[in-house]
Amino acid sequence: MNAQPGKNDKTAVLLVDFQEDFTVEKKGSLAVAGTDVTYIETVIQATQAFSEKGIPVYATQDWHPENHMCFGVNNPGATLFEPIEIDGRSQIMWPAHCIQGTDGANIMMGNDRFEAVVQKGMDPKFDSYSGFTDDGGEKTGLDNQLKQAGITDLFVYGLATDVCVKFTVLDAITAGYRVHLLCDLCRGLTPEGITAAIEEMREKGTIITDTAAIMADF
Ligand code: VGL
Ligand code: ZN
Repeated sequence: MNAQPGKNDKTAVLLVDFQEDFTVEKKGSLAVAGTDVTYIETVIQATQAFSEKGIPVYATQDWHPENHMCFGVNNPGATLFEPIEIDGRSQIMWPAHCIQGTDGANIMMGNDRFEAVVQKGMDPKFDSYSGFTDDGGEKTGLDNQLKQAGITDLFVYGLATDVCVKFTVLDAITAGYRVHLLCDLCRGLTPEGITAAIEEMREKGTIITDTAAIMADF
């Protein structure tokens, strides 16, 4: 585990849910603390810099239909940010967010930098915090795309540290990638959630790092 990259290794960036609805700057419906204009510009600049160094960039996009079961508004009596039980599973109730085709679902940088945008959360019955597999076990195709491109290492960052970044990272580790989490380019919902998520990712083998340390290696 965590062996040093070898000559056959190939790195990709995986930008997680860098979407308007998750930001304070765009007055998103599920705004994550600290997602101001500086954060947004820093992520864009770092992603462009990686791309210019020849690293392919993949993005995930939360892409819900209006009737998605994770929205509090679709579950009468539910309290936002609290879990309810649906079909025997615990589901947190979220404000409506990242509805297909709305501005809130927009990724905040041009698609021209992306090798692929992998959408998730389209099935109204299942949430999908992970960019790899939804809660019903349906694969998004991300793993196939990365494997076909010969990717062994992932630089992961985006929103939110304690939700979609965490679940995507844990699935990436399970799928056999060496995962580098760029903490400075992530923001999360709560300070305790962020700390616990980073600890869990580290325990499972994630390399916890930041942009400065990565850039120093180029
Ligand atoms: C996310 C809550 C609900 C995320 C997505 O991208 O972290 N969080 N859907
Ligand atoms: Zn969502």
